[in-house]
Amino acid sequence: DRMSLTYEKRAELAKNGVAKQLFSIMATKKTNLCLSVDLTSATKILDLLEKVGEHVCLVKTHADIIEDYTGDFITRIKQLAERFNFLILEDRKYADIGHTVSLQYSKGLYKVGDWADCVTAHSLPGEGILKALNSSNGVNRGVFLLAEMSSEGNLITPDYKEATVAMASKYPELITGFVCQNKDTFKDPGLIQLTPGVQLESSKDDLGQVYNTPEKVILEKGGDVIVVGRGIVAAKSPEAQAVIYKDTLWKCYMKRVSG
Ligand code: BMP
Repeated sequence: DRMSLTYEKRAELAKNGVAKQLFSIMATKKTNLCLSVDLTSATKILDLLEKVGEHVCLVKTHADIIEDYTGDFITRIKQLAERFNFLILEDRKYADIGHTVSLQYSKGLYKVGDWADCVTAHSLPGEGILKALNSSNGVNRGVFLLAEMSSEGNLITPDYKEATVAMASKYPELITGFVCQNKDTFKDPGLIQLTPGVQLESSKDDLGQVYNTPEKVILEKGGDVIVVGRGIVAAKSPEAQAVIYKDTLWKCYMKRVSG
């Protein structure tokens, strides 16, 4: 099963180009840490990535919370991605009809399709959303579908989750993996389990977020790439904290594949 396979091996099994790349980056840089740069200042995001870029495999953005967003921000974050060898995930959580999503993906202020290696999407509207995101004109692009959420009281049911995984199986070349919480959600070792809701110092926030430990998320719940936001960005020394998360998360992965 996918729990005991190495990222190197899984890179070979991946059908989506971004999944292949991400597995390879993790193996090369020895990090399965995805930093969620949930800051509202472009300058602060870039400063932070200068310091922690070497420790992460993936940077997750919410472009629509950035108050000084410009094309220059994109140029510079892409330069950092190149320099430090990480990929960029725009966590847009698309959730509309295909036609609208194709406009949201390629037009407007953000032109996400021009720069994000991968994006997140809800399966709720049906397959049209995947068709809309599938028109990448030959560039290497991917989608993480939301199959589960970390927040308490979320309305996703077991049936919804299964239908989401079934929908994804029709688009093997597009799907990078699932945003989910449990190892039983899917089986294909070529897909990536992206798991948010991890913090060392806290078990929840005031708005429904639920946190687990790295051990639990990787060894019990099957997380492959682990999303950390405030655990790092709100720390006194984000750089030192990024190293702690990176080392802890990698140890858990090594333990998982060796035993
Ligand atoms: P934090 O570690 O600060 O709680 O941030 C978690 C990040 O992961 C946020 O950017 C949030 O949008 C995202 N996320 C989540 O927390 N739970 C999910 O189920 C899906 C998410 O994308």
